[in-house]
Amino acid sequence: MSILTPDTKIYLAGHRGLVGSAIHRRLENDGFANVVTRTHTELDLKDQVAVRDFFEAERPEVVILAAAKVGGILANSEAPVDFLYDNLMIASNVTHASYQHDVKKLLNLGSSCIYPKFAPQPIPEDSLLTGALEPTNRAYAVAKIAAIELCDAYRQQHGADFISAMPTNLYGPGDNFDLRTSHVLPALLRKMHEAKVERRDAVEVWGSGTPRREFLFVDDLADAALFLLDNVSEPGPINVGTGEDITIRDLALLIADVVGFEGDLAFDASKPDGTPRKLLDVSRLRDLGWTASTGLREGIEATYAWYLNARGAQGARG
Ligand code: GFB
Repeated sequence: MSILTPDTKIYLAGHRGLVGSAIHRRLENDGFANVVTRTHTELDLKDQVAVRDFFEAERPEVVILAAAKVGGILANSEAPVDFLYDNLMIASNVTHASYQHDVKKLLNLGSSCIYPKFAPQPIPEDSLLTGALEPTNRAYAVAKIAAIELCDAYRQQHGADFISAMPTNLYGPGDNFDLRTSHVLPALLRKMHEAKVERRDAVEVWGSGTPRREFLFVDDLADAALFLLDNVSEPGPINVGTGEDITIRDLALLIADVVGFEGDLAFDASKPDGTPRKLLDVSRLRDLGWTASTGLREGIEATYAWYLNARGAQGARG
C-alpha cells in the first residue's frame, strides 16, 4: 500500500529552497491536503528543543528533509563551519525527532558530493567512503554522509524506515542567482543575460571549463522523491541523476545559446575547478523504474523563463 495518500500528514522541511519548493509545488499539484511547513523564522531546525516541540505538536506521518545550508563551490570553501555545523544539527534534530515521534517514513536528501573525489565514473552508490573527498566541499559532504549514517543507524537499531536520496547537481525555478554563493548553472544564466542586455563582449567563467558535471532539473527530483517514498525501503544512498554529463565549457555555450548571448567566454583560472567529474551511476533507480524526463536544454529554457519573470517582478517592486 502507498505510504502517500491525499490525507497523509507530511512535514516538508525546507519548503522555500530550490528542492523544497519544487517538492511543495508537486505535492500541491497532486492534491496532498495535509502538508505541514515552517519557515526558518518560525522553526529553527538547529534548535533541538524547538524541533522536538514541533514534532510533538504536529505528529507528521511522513517527513521529507529538504532543509539544508547549500551553496556553490566558493560559498562551500569560504564558510565550512556553516556547511558542517548547520547541516549536522538539522539532520540530527530532524531524524531524532522523527524517530521519537514514530514517523512512518523519512526521506533524507543529500548530494552527489558525498562521494570520493576520484570515485569511479559513473559513481555507484557503493563507492561511498572508499576514498578522500573533494576539498572544496568536504565540510558539506561530511555532514551529508553523517545524515545518511544517521538514517541507516535508526533503521538498524530501531527499525525506522528512513531512506536517503543523493541528487546530482540541481537547477531550476527558485534557484539562487547570487553570483558569490550560487552554483554554476544559475550563475552563468544570470551573467549571460546581463552581458547580453549590457552588450558586453565577454562573460567570465570560473576555472578551466574542463570539469564535467551532471545537471538534474529540480522538478524531476521532486518526481523522484515521491517515487522513492513509495517504492524504496533500504539503507544507504540512492543516486538520482540523468546519467549524462557535460563540460562546464559546453554548458556555458548551451546557456549562451538559450539566452542569446553572442560574446566570448573568458575563463578565470584563479577560481577553483573542484572535482574533475561527478556523474552518478543511476542504474539502481532505473532498475526500480524511475528515469529523469527533462532534457538539459528544456530545463535551462524553463529556468531562464522563471528567472526573467522573477527579475521582472523584482523590477516592478522597485
Ligand atoms: O556549481 P558549482 O559551484 O559547484 O561549480 P560544484 C561547478 C563548476 O563550475 C566548477 C565552474 O568547476 C566551477 O569553477 N564555474 C564556472 C562556476 N563559472 C562559475 C560561476 O560563475 N559560478 C560557479 N558557482 N561555478 C558543488 C558543491 O560543487 O556542488 C556543493 O560545492 C554541492 O557542496 C553542489 O555538492 C551540488 O559542482 O563544484
